[in-house]
Amino acid sequence: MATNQTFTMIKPDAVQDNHIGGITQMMEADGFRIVSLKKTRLTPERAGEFYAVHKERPFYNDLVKYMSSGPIVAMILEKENAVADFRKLIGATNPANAEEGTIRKKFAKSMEANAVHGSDSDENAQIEGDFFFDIDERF
Ligand code: IDP
Repeated sequence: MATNQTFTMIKPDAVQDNHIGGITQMMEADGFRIVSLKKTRLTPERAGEFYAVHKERPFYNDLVKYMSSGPIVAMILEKENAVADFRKLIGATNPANAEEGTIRKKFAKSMEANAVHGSDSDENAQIEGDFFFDIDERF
């Protein structure tokens, strides 16, 4: 069943470079409402758990190190058709392929340090939102 929510993180590079405002502004300008928001830092264990689906990939260890290297901003966002529309707004994983007007085109530095995460399915949006937020942190 399609839901109207998705999950996102502003990744360590974009937080470090002071882009929290610029990125959330693009989200709100595109019609997303911030349901939940938290600045936090992942331990290597938590980052590994979040990206467990990529455990066998060659970039996994570096990804875990990078995602636990500094604070991130986790958010649940709401809009009709949230998952698909948000994937469109963030752009391709590799910023070299990201289209003009996307968050990654504007803020990503590399394939790894690509500024934002966006859930790839309604099911994962639910799982990833639950990973960071309790029921009393959703508004
Ligand atoms: P997505 O974030 O666009 O959904 P995924 O394939 O799910 O992309 O990969 C998760 C994250 O892992 C990416 O956002 C990026 O930070 C990192 N990543 C993916 N592929 C590579 C790679 O080939 N080299 C380095 N990092 C990668």
